[in-house]
Amino acid sequence: LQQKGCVIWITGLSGSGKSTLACALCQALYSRGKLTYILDGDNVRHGLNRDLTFKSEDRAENIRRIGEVAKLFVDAGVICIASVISPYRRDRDACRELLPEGDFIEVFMDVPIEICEARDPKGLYKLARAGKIKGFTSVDDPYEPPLNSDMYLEMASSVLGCLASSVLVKVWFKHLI
Ligand code: GGZ
Repeated sequence: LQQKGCVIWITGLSGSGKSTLACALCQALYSRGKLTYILDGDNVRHGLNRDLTFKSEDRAENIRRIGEVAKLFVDAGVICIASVISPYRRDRDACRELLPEGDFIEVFMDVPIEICEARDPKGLYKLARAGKIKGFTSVDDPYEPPLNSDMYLEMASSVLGCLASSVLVKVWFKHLI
Protein backbone atom coordinates (compact mmCIF):
# COMPACT_ATOMS: atom_id res chain seq x y z
CA LEU A 1 0.00 0.00 0.00
CA GLN A 2 1.48 3.30 -1.08
CA GLN A 3 -0.36 6.17 0.48
CA LYS A 4 0.55 9.61 1.70
CA GLY A 5 -1.02 10.59 5.00
CA CYS A 6 -2.59 13.91 5.90
CA VAL A 7 -4.84 15.39 8.59
CA ILE A 8 -8.36 16.54 7.82
CA TRP A 9 -9.24 18.71 10.82
CA ILE A 10 -12.97 19.38 11.20
CA THR A 11 -13.83 22.21 13.60
CA GLY A 12 -17.24 23.54 14.62
CA LEU A 13 -19.77 23.66 17.42
CA SER A 14 -21.30 20.69 19.21
CA GLY A 15 -24.13 19.43 16.98
CA SER A 16 -22.72 21.04 13.84
CA GLY A 17 -22.28 17.66 12.14
CA LYS A 18 -18.52 17.14 12.52
CA SER A 19 -18.79 13.45 13.41
CA THR A 20 -21.34 12.81 10.65
CA LEU A 21 -19.07 14.45 8.08
CA ALA A 22 -16.06 12.52 9.45
CA CYS A 23 -17.93 9.19 9.04
CA ALA A 24 -19.11 10.02 5.52
CA LEU A 25 -15.61 11.07 4.54
CA CYS A 26 -14.10 7.95 6.06
CA GLN A 27 -16.51 5.71 4.13
CA ALA A 28 -15.92 7.58 0.87
CA LEU A 29 -12.14 7.28 1.28
CA TYR A 30 -12.35 3.62 2.38
CA SER A 31 -14.37 2.74 -0.72
CA ARG A 32 -11.54 4.25 -2.76
CA GLY A 33 -9.03 2.03 -0.99
CA LYS A 34 -7.64 4.69 1.33
CA LEU A 35 -6.58 3.92 4.87
CA THR A 36 -8.24 6.39 7.24
CA TYR A 37 -8.73 6.81 10.96
CA ILE A 38 -11.12 9.09 12.84
CA LEU A 39 -10.08 10.85 16.03
CA ASP A 40 -13.38 12.12 17.42
CA GLY A 41 -13.23 14.50 20.39
CA ASP A 42 -16.05 12.84 22.24
CA ASN A 43 -14.50 9.35 21.82
CA VAL A 44 -10.92 10.36 22.61
CA ARG A 45 -12.16 12.01 25.79
CA HIS A 46 -13.36 8.58 26.99
CA GLY A 47 -9.87 7.06 26.74
CA LEU A 48 -6.60 8.86 26.05
CA ASN A 49 -7.96 12.21 27.29
CA ARG A 50 -10.25 11.08 30.07
CA ASP A 51 -8.22 13.09 32.59
CA LEU A 52 -9.18 16.36 30.88
CA THR A 53 -12.07 18.74 31.63
CA PHE A 54 -13.53 21.51 29.46
CA LYS A 55 -11.53 24.34 31.06
CA SER A 56 -9.56 26.29 28.45
CA GLU A 57 -6.18 24.81 29.55
CA ASP A 58 -7.61 21.29 29.31
CA ARG A 59 -9.20 21.96 25.93
CA ALA A 60 -5.78 23.18 24.78
CA GLU A 61 -4.17 19.97 26.07
CA ASN A 62 -6.92 17.87 24.45
CA ILE A 63 -6.19 19.51 21.09
CA ARG A 64 -2.41 19.28 21.54
CA ARG A 65 -2.59 15.52 22.18
CA ILE A 66 -4.99 14.93 19.30
CA GLY A 67 -2.68 16.95 17.02
CA GLU A 68 0.32 14.86 18.10
CA VAL A 69 -1.54 11.57 17.62
CA ALA A 70 -2.76 12.76 14.21
CA LYS A 71 0.86 13.46 13.27
CA LEU A 72 1.77 9.86 14.16
CA PHE A 73 -0.96 8.65 11.82
CA VAL A 74 0.41 10.87 9.04
CA ASP A 75 3.89 9.38 9.64
CA ALA A 76 2.28 5.95 9.13
CA GLY A 77 0.72 7.07 5.83
CA VAL A 78 -2.84 7.23 7.15
CA ILE A 79 -5.45 9.90 6.39
CA CYS A 80 -6.42 11.03 9.86
CA ILE A 81 -9.75 12.78 10.28
CA ALA A 82 -9.99 14.78 13.51
CA SER A 83 -13.49 15.90 14.46
CA VAL A 84 -13.16 18.13 17.49
CA ILE A 85 -14.72 21.43 18.51
CA SER A 86 -11.21 22.88 18.95
CA PRO A 87 -12.60 26.29 19.92
CA TYR A 88 -9.28 28.15 20.12
CA ARG A 89 -7.55 29.37 16.98
CA ARG A 90 -4.13 29.21 18.67
CA ASP A 91 -4.55 25.50 19.49
CA ARG A 92 -5.64 24.61 15.94
CA ASP A 93 -2.77 26.63 14.46
CA ALA A 94 -0.31 24.80 16.73
CA CYS A 95 -1.53 21.47 15.27
CA ARG A 96 -1.08 22.82 11.74
CA GLU A 97 2.51 23.77 12.65
CA LEU A 98 3.31 20.13 13.49
CA LEU A 99 2.98 19.12 9.85
CA PRO A 100 4.52 20.07 6.51
CA GLU A 101 2.64 22.70 4.51
CA GLY A 102 -0.46 21.24 2.86
CA ASP A 103 -0.70 18.18 5.10
CA PHE A 104 -3.14 19.84 7.51
CA ILE A 105 -6.51 20.55 5.93
CA GLU A 106 -8.77 22.63 8.14
CA VAL A 107 -12.49 22.21 7.48
CA PHE A 108 -14.84 24.71 9.10
CA MET A 109 -18.42 23.50 9.68
CA ASP A 110 -20.05 26.91 9.95
CA VAL A 111 -23.41 26.06 11.48
CA PRO A 112 -25.11 28.74 13.58
CA ILE A 113 -25.76 27.94 17.22
CA GLU A 114 -29.54 28.23 16.62
CA ILE A 115 -29.40 25.21 14.32
CA CYS A 116 -27.05 23.20 16.56
CA GLU A 117 -29.27 23.96 19.52
CA ALA A 118 -32.46 23.01 17.66
CA ARG A 119 -30.86 19.67 16.71
CA ASP A 120 -29.45 19.09 20.21
CA PRO A 121 -28.89 15.34 19.56
CA LYS A 122 -27.64 14.62 23.09
CA GLY A 123 -29.69 17.23 24.96
CA LEU A 124 -26.50 19.01 26.01
CA TYR A 125 -27.63 22.50 24.96
CA LYS A 126 -30.74 22.05 27.08
CA LEU A 127 -28.57 21.14 30.08
CA ALA A 128 -26.24 24.07 29.37
CA ARG A 129 -29.14 26.55 29.18
CA ALA A 130 -30.47 25.15 32.45
CA GLY A 131 -27.05 25.80 34.01
CA LYS A 132 -26.46 22.08 34.55
CA ILE A 133 -23.37 22.13 32.31
CA LYS A 134 -21.09 25.12 32.83
CA GLY A 135 -18.72 26.41 30.17
CA PHE A 136 -20.53 24.92 27.18
CA THR A 137 -19.05 26.07 23.87
CA SER A 138 -20.90 29.08 22.44
CA VAL A 139 -23.44 29.11 25.29
CA ASP A 140 -21.10 30.41 27.98
CA ASP A 141 -17.69 29.54 26.54
CA PRO A 142 -15.93 30.97 23.47
CA TYR A 143 -15.62 29.61 19.95
CA GLU A 144 -13.12 31.31 17.66
CA PRO A 145 -14.04 30.58 14.02
CA PRO A 146 -11.21 29.94 11.55
CA LEU A 147 -10.33 33.06 9.55
CA ASN A 148 -8.80 31.22 6.63
CA SER A 149 -9.84 27.55 6.63
CA ASP A 150 -8.90 25.27 3.73
CA MET A 151 -12.47 24.13 3.31
CA TYR A 152 -15.62 25.93 4.33
CA LEU A 153 -19.14 24.54 4.72
CA GLU A 154 -21.94 26.89 5.61
CA MET A 155 -25.24 25.56 6.84
CA ALA A 156 -28.44 27.56 7.19
CA SER A 157 -31.93 26.72 8.32
CA SER A 158 -34.21 25.56 5.55
CA VAL A 159 -36.70 27.92 3.92
CA LEU A 160 -39.48 26.01 5.63
CA GLY A 161 -38.36 27.66 8.81
CA CYS A 162 -37.76 24.37 10.57
CA LEU A 163 -34.50 25.06 12.35
CA ALA A 164 -33.66 21.43 12.97
CA SER A 165 -33.53 20.76 9.26
CA SER A 166 -30.74 22.70 7.69
CA VAL A 167 -29.37 23.07 4.23
CA LEU A 168 -25.85 23.42 2.98
CA VAL A 169 -25.68 26.86 1.41
CA LYS A 170 -22.04 27.31 0.66
CA VAL A 171 -18.95 25.16 0.23
CA TRP A 172 -15.55 26.25 -0.90
CA PHE A 173 -12.15 24.70 -1.05
CA LYS A 174 -9.29 27.17 -0.92
CA HIS A 175 -6.84 25.28 -3.08
CA LEU A 176 -9.23 25.05 -6.04
CA ILE A 177 -9.59 28.82 -6.35
C1 GGZ B 1 -18.50 21.64 24.62
C2 GGZ B 1 -19.01 19.58 25.53
C3 GGZ B 1 -18.95 20.15 26.80
C4 GGZ B 1 -18.66 21.53 26.94
C5 GGZ B 1 -19.43 18.04 27.02
N1 GGZ B 1 -18.42 22.24 25.82
O1 GGZ B 1 -21.47 17.17 20.57
P1 GGZ B 1 -20.74 16.21 21.41
O2 GGZ B 1 -20.90 16.58 22.94
O3 GGZ B 1 -20.85 14.78 21.18
O4 GGZ B 1 -19.27 16.63 21.35
C6 GGZ B 1 -18.92 17.55 22.34
C7 GGZ B 1 -17.73 17.00 23.02
C8 GGZ B 1 -16.63 18.03 22.82
O5 GGZ B 1 -15.39 17.44 22.92
P2 GGZ B 1 -14.14 18.04 22.14
O6 GGZ B 1 -12.98 17.24 22.60
O7 GGZ B 1 -14.43 18.09 20.70
O8 GGZ B 1 -14.06 19.55 22.71
S1 GGZ B 1 -12.82 20.56 22.68
O9 GGZ B 1 -12.26 20.54 21.31
O10 GGZ B 1 -13.39 21.89 23.00
O11 GGZ B 1 -11.83 20.15 23.67
C9 GGZ B 1 -20.04 17.58 23.38
C10 GGZ B 1 -19.39 17.20 24.68
O12 GGZ B 1 -18.03 16.83 24.38
N2 GGZ B 1 -19.29 18.26 25.68
N3 GGZ B 1 -19.22 19.16 27.72
N4 GGZ B 1 -18.60 22.12 28.14
N5 GGZ B 1 -18.78 20.32 24.43
